[in-house]
Amino acid sequence: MKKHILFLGAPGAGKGTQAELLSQTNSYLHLSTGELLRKEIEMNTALGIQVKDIMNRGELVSDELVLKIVRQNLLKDNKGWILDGYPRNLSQANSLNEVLNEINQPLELVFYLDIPEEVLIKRLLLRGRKDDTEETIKTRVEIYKKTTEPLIRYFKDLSLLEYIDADRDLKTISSDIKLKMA
Ligand code: B4P
Repeated sequence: MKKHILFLGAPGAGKGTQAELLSQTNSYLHLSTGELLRKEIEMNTALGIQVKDIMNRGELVSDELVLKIVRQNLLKDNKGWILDGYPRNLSQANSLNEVLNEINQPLELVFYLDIPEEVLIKRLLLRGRKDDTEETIKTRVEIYKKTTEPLIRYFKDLSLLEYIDADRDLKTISSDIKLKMA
């Protein structure tokens, strides 16, 4: 069973939803950079104040800040981990590789959740989080296409990528993911 997993996909593809289900089933650490940053905002920490406007505009928080959070969490005792929403660009992918070499926990599997753009826009507008407005979604999708999408090729070349059709109901997707975990 794979223990070091990553979820890749457009905003609203369902990374958070599926990563949460899988981490509960396997008692793995679920590391969502989006969720960790939102907690900082909620608690009004110095970091939260720094990232609030950036996130509300749908832009990416600096690589340095996100790396710090990811590193801290990966050092925690765990039975396995699932990274959700990290890395989001090539620089973050390289930093992650360095950290994973350092802690001797190589990445074993990358789930790429594939979804048509019109479906994700509908899902996000329906969810209605603070950064789920039409304008912000447009920015997030543009940034995704430009900076995150190249990671599909990057992980494919490393033979780590598993393709998941994310335009299906939750249960069907999670069964598919479980099958591919073995
Ligand atoms: P994230 O928190 O990562 O959010 P996301 O990409 O929008 O969502 P996700 O794909 O997880 O979708 P979800 O399961 O929630 O990022 C938010 C922001 O944080 C970024 O814009 C950025 O500013 C910052 N950030 C995060 N990581 C960063 C990094 N590494 N570097 C820099 N900045 C970073 O699903 C969406 C909706 O669809 C939900 O309502 C869900 O219920 C629904 N849904 C899910 N699966 C479904 C299905 N199969 N059918 C129907 N609905 C479904």
